[in-house]
Amino acid sequence: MGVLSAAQVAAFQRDGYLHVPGMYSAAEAAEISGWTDELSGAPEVAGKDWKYFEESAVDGSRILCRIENFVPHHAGFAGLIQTERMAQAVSELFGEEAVLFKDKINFKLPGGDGFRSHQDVQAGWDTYGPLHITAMIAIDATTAENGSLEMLPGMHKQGLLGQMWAPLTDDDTGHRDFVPVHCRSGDAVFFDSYAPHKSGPNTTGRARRVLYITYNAASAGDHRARYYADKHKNFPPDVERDPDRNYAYKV
Ligand SMILES: O=C(O)CCC(=O)C(=O)O
Repeated sequence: MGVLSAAQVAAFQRDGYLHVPGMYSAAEAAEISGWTDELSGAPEVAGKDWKYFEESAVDGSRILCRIENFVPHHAGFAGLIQTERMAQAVSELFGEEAVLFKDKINFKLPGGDGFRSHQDVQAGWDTYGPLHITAMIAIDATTAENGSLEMLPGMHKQGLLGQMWAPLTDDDTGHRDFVPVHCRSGDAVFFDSYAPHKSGPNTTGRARRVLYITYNAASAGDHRARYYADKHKNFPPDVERDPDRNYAYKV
């Protein structure tokens, strides 16, 4: 028995993404939320989880937008990602064993910004294998007001649509309308690294936290250590930055 049905795998192949309502129970989602609070509440120190900040659209204050690379330091997330049904579902989508590539939580706190239209491959992921699949788990419910993911079904089949390291334009995406994927807490959305997506800002008074776990197929190799070493050179966590350098791109 698979985690996903044949119809779900076929829908993923057709659309480039798959929404799985209730992938995690309310109790499991509450546990993930507690682990997320542990990460966000921990002090910002060099050499630990990578914390990134943005400027709030509400009052200009410095607010947490993302934590990355926490799996090595957190037993709960390590278990969730490597040993439980998530890795198995992604393996079913790849058609072979999946290997962890990257882990992050986007916080989108009140006043947090949205994400312009892009394909994840545009952030140079093709250096680390031909295809990646990300499992998004909604820690909090996502809505039009707090910035749900929005997808373009089927366009993952068209390869790279725009330029590397630059948002997609309307011409790149054929002026098509994005489809919002609103989630309850515990829902999962799987999408591949060529699936165009975007999201709006959080205009509510509550956080919209989502977990992104990205894998590649085992046959493509294990690139996680090299990816994070390269990323550390080009886009280190805020606490480890050179104040005289400009770090422009945020994906
Ligand atoms: O969390 C979101 O709203 C979208 C995030 C996203 O597209 C990204 O991090 O590449």
